[in-house]
Amino acid sequence: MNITFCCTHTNPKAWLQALGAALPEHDITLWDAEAPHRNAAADAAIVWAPPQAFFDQQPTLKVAFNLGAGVDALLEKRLPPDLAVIRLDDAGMSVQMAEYVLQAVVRYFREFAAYEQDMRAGEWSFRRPRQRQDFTVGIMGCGVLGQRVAMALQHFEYPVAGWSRRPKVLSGVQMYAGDAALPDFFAACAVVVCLLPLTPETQHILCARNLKHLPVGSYVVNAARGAHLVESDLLALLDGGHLAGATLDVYTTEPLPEDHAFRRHEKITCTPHAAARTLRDASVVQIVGKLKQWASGTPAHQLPGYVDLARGY
Ligand code: NDP
Ligand code: OXD
Repeated sequence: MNITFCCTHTNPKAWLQALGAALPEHDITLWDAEAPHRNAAADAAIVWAPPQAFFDQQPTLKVAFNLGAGVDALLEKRLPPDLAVIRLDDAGMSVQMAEYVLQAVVRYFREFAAYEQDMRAGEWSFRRPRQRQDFTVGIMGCGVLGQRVAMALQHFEYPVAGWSRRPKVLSGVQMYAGDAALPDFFAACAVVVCLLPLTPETQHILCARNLKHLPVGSYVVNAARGAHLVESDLLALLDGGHLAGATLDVYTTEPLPEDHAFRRHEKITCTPHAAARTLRDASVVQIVGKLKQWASGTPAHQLPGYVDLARGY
């Protein structure tokens, strides 16, 4: 089997070494953008945000393993007609996402930023403890990451709400489903956490019209994709006092421009798309396992992480 590797913003050397060691019976080559004639027709590909030229030169490609959980960068491309897309399914990301969300929620709930500020100002002050039962954390997108985050929040006894496309039951989570339920879901949240895939339905879902349903003084965490958020709406709601703070890992433009208003806003905490890093060892083990299953006859749509391209995730 010919396997090609085309991952932007990724140093290929260590990946190719690890993949080659795990799949010695297969040819794995780095896709060469400069010399298309050197790229053999591949059966399978390992990709992250490949250029359109990659797919144009691989019209018979059968399966693409996405080196990440989100497939939005693939969905905006013209893909070979029979291509199956398989995404990373956790591979060590969900526990990192749980850490990321939990640290943001705990900082807000316990008002640690205010304490730190008071200390820097030479003060020794106390705030009245907030009531945990009034601090519901709402998770938009209760899939692989969202469910792991819910579990971590429940461990610290936060009330948890969840919003998904289809109705579902998650133990101890107040679930909401579908667009019609979004206002009630937002109204119940002290913190809303976006862990949705980016699709035409979810683009700009964090806009003023929706965010205004959050109670005054609530917080937003976006660790999914920058295009979920209307950045100017967030700034207006923070500056107008409706929202108390935001923790952002993803942006409309990445890297976040040096002069972007988010970088120095006192109510915004920014990280550089680092909430849940793709871990090489865990990812190689997962992709190799699925490649072997596929090569031995398991249909792609039966592999965990199979992407329904029509649905967009
Ligand atoms: P999953 O596919 O496992 O979960 C997606 C969830 O979103 C499902 O619960 C699904 O609902 C819900 N959903 C999808 N569309 C809608 C909609 N229109 N309305 C309501 N709910 C919807 O994805 P993951 O949990 O693995 O990953 C989520 C996203 O996180 C990725 O797509 C990626 O963009 C982002 N990500 C960010 C990282 C970072 O470091 N910042 C790292 C990794 C991922 P249902 O259950 O009904 O199908
Ligand atoms: C992913 C990401 O989708 O890193 O895996 O954002």
